[in-house]
Order: sequence, then C-alpha cells, then structure tokens
Amino acid sequence: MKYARIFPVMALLAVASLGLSQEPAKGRRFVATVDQDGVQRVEMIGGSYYFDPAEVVVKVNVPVEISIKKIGSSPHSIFLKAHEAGIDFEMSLVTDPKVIRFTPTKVGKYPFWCTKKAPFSSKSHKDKGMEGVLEVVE
Ligand SMILES: [Cu+2]
Repeated sequence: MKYARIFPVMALLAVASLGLSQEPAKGRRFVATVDQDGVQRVEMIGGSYYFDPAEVVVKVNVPVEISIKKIGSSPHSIFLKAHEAGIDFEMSLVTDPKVIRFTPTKVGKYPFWCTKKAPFSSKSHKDKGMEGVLEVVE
C-alpha cells in the first residue's frame, strides 16, 4: 500500500529528470548590446568542457571586446579563425580575464573552440563539447 502512494511521486520525478536530460547540451546564448562608447562587451568563461556563453551574437561592423577567463585547473584555450570576417584569435586562458578585441566585418556564424587535449585522452576538449558559435548579424 505504501508503494501505491510513493509510485506517483516517483513517476513524476522520473518524468521531471527525463525532461532535464532532454535539454539540449548547448550552452547559454548571449546577445551583446552596444555600450555608450560604441563597444559590444561580452564576458565569457571557459571551463571543463564548455564555454559560457557558448553562443554569442554581435552586430557587424561594431567593435567587440570579449573578456574571457577560465575556471578550474585544466588548461584551456579559445580559437577562432575567420579571416573573411576580420576575426582571428587564438589564446591560452588563465584565471584572470584576458580581453580579445576585433571588429567583425561580415555577417555569418563562426565556430570557436578549445584546442587543448589531455595527453592520454583520445578526445580533445572540442570533442568533449568545448566549442561555441559567434554569430555576426546586421
Ligand atoms: Cu579546454
């Protein structure tokens, strides 16, 4: 009889956790706004194994400043090469924020990722999900 009462609760919990696990594994989306000085500022964190935000939306032909730091002890980096859009950076991340500056010149979606890989691991950080997209819009 006890089970009869517990079961509906368990079923509810199971459904709830199922819902959670079906959430897309993608990270947060951030739409940058233009500050009074005409710069779009983004604060980003690199962790194991993600970027937060993982989707960043910026306006074309407006300067961007990404302030990025890592959390945790694993080495991480951020890499994005899109010469056609005036975007080209690659840097190792540290626990103090570093600033990346560029002005995107072409609308599009440009993937970025971490280039690190643990010495005895078959998977790179990118394989483990440490990647994202910079979306440049009108
Ligand atoms: Cu990494």
